[in-house]
Amino acid sequence: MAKEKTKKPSALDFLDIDALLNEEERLIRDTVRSFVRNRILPNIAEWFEEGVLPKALARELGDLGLLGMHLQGYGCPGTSAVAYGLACMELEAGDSGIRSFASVQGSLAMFAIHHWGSDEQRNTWLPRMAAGDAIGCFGLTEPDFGSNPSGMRANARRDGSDWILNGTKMWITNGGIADVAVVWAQTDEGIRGFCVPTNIKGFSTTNIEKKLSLRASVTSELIMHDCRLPAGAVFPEARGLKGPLACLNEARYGIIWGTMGAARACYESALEYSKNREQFGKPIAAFQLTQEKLVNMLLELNKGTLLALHIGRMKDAHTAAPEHVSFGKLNNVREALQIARDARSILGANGVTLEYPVIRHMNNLESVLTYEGTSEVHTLILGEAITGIPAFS
Ligand code: TGC
Ligand code: FAD
Repeated sequence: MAKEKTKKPSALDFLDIDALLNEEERLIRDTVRSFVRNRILPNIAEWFEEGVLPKALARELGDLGLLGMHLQGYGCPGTSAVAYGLACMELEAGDSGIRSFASVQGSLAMFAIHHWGSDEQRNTWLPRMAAGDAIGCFGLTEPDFGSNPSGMRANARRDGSDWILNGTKMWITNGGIADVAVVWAQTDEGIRGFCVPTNIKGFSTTNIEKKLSLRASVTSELIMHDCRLPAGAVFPEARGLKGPLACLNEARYGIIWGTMGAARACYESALEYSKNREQFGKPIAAFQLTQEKLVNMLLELNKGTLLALHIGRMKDAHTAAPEHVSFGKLNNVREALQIARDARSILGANGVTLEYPVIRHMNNLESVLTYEGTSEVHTLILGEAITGIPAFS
């Protein structure tokens, strides 16, 4: 009979998910984890409070190979999807704003150029973006078209061989610090994508202030007024909404992992706090109601991380459909937010201050629930997948 090799489960990796990773994956995870511990965690509460994201971080993330990490060539490391996911998890354990920066740069702007761009666009932008020398943003959402981008009003018309671009994009991450904006617009051939250098005449941005979520992230409005672009600015092949939606799959995938990083940070903070905080003569961890909260967090954190790993392995095997990504995004953001809310309650009054990471993560996750397809949109994508009936309109 085989000898049992059980060991006592650890509170921090209960299901020994670490054992499911290979050496390279662990190395990448540990490298990003130590960057977050040394560079992000000591500063993030202040950046969040002040509503800033230091631009210098772009090069630091580039030096670590975290920008366009899973893309091939053009100075990108070409890692596996799982390795990229692990990096997202560690970045978001620091702050969703940091993961968002890397997601928008690598999975939206760089992916769009890599997947849909011409050789000239790729050579012009990707090496600089991978290094963090150039910053990108991705303009899909408009003031009147969020969940339903098909109705967008931004438009581009031909003028000789040039294009003239007009319109407004709203809620654009990295918009105010971007060197290049990937902008989606209506044309007489349907929706097309454009690589827009942000220093051209007619292009301007306004940052969205007073956010109470993702404060360590730049979110902007893009205004394009008769921007003249050369013929080479348009993505040659992308036509219709599948152009931008193909890019969203990549960023949504990163969120599946990232949210488990934010959830882990909240769980660890609440666990530690509950063992040290005493009420009624004993640690609050000794109360059954607190233990139930902690155990519910433990269950969803481990299930969500396994789900991320499963979808990551499918992605590496090229078997992950967009609906699988919706499944992961819907579940993991929702559970991460619940974990954050439970953690916040365990911290009592201390849970509402920036002295602890929990309310920062909780507030950030409210944006993550909304962007990259709201929970309702992903519910309807899954509803259609299992019933065959679209219920969007
Ligand atoms: P629908 O008719 O379903 O599809 C139009 C065309 O697109 C194709 N398609 C996809 N292709 C690739 N990946 C996907 N996930 C795709 N989903 C659909 C589809 O096959 C079709 O192709 P074709 O060849 O027939 O033309 O389109 P619809 O207008 O009914 O819309 C469907 C819906 C509602 C699911 C879609 O509009 C949607 O996902 N809405 C949500 C919008 C959204 O997620 N916006 C995110 C903006 S970016 C952002 O938030 C960045 S946050 C910062 C950060 O990431 O950190
Ligand atoms: P709406 O679409 O107006 O939705 C409002 C509510 O109605 C939601 O609950 C929604 O689920 C619900 N709803 C809408 N349609 C339906 C339906 N058919 N059935 C049921 N319920 C429905 N966009 C970009 O393009 N690039 C970016 O970089 C970017 N970064 C962002 C950063 C932040 C911090 C935030 C908050 C948003 C960002 N966005 C970005 C925009 C984001 O993608 C949109 O906010 C999102 O797609 C939802 O659009 P909306 O806010 O207009 O909400």
